[in-house]
Amino acid sequence: GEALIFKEEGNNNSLKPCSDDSPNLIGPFSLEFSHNRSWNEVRRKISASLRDGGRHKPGDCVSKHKVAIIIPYRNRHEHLKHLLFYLHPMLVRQQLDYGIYVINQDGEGVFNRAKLMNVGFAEALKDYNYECFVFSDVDLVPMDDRNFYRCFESPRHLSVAIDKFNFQLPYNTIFGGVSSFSKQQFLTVNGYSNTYWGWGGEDDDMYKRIIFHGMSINRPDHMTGKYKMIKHDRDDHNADNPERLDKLSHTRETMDKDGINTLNYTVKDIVKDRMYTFINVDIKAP
Ligand code: BGN
Repeated sequence: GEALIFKEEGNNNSLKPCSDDSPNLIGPFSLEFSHNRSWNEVRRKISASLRDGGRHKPGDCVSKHKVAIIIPYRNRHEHLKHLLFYLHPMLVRQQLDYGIYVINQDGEGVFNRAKLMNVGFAEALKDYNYECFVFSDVDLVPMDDRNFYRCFESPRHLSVAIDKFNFQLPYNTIFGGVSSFSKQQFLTVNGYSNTYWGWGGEDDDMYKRIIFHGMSINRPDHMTGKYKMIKHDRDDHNADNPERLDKLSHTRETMDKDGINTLNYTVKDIVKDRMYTFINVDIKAP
């Protein structure tokens, strides 16, 4: 009613900063990816707390974290539904000032996850003064809300314990899945490479960029960093990139001339749904 609206839209100056650890966290929660879950159910359960474009900020304190969640995407409607069903309530509990951006690769060209993430960074900044960027695969759903979707002293790898990999890191330097960067951290490494077409290696390239720029990565522990991957077959037009091993041996020479500073793309349309901002983009696949 009236009072609630006043609280939500009220003058921020009268609100105190949110505490470092939100009082609303519940810790681990269970997940279920049933086919019976309808978009209507998802909308009904989570839309009320959101503003258009999948935005939210706490009503009773000023969030310390302005976070854009960037999801590279193509043809994964079912996965997006399950992810949003769990992710939105978790981000609300974490008291973030956030927005969710689904970056859709237009057309049927070879998929390029890394370039889509760069586009998400650039487009989210046009929308709001975000200070932090969380890049997330559409099929990775966190299982514990103490896994904070925010930024840290160095780039963070969040998806450390995925069920598909027996809740362990498949190798120590893996940086794929879900990660976070402050705006400055991302600019320091010149973002992701734009030139990894097809599956694999773009995350390893990013790991190298981070190390070569004198930073290291940090991670949550294996209890809070648990994820369930939504099962699926390999997508069309995303075969293993045969060039990835060779490209990875040249990251040091190429990283400062292939990334955010050379990004070019054409936005075809932007749709602000209640649960996300959908950006359809032509990334000029070869
Ligand atoms: C690795 C991929 C990563 C991927 C992980 C987990 C490569 C580079 C050549 C070794 N790296 O093998 O991109 O995130 O598996 O699936 O293919």
